[in-house]
Amino acid sequence: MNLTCKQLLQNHTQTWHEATVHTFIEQCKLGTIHPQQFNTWLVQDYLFVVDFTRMVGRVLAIAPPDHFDVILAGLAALKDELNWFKEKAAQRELNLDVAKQPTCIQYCEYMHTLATMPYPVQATAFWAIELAYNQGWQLPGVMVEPYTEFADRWGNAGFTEYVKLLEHQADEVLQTASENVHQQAQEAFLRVATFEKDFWQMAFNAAQ
Ligand code: HMH
Repeated sequence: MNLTCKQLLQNHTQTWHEATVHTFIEQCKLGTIHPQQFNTWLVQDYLFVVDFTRMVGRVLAIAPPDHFDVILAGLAALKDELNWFKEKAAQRELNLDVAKQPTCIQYCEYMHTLATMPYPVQATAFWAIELAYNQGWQLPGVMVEPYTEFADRWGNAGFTEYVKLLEHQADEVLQTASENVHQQAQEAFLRVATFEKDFWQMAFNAAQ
């Protein structure tokens, strides 16, 4: 039996819904999110993206050469994204040199453990992590200022296209993978979904 990214989404609609639809993002759209909540998300997501960039570097290291194009484009986008995070933090006078919160620590530690897993599992997790933000920031529709640019960063058409390419690459290697690897890929998908939900909640909890 084959496994595809589409099947993962179809078999776990509730879990994926919770990963991508959260009061935090809905309140960004409406402009009712508290600065304390948004700034907590911004700083913790910067710290997350630093570790995510390292994860993508490790994925590149074991990817087949015909997957390099998409992964290198992802890394180039992450270079830009890290600089953008620093800019946004500076505008808000936020210190990025702070400790990770427990949820962020756990998610980053999980990304480290992915390195021990077969490439199809890593490709599936990579796709799921990017899709979570693509859909999370895109589904609510147009957001009020100053959140428009945040929604656009992960919701724009180019990012959607990139996530589609990640899906194709994951599907391609899942096709020839064993049942055992399919199980691990499903497990990775579910772990990512749960961490994404927890990450929104972590930021939302920063209400004053
Ligand atoms: C928590 N998940 C989280 N942060 C991100 N920046 C992404 C995914 C993907 O870009």
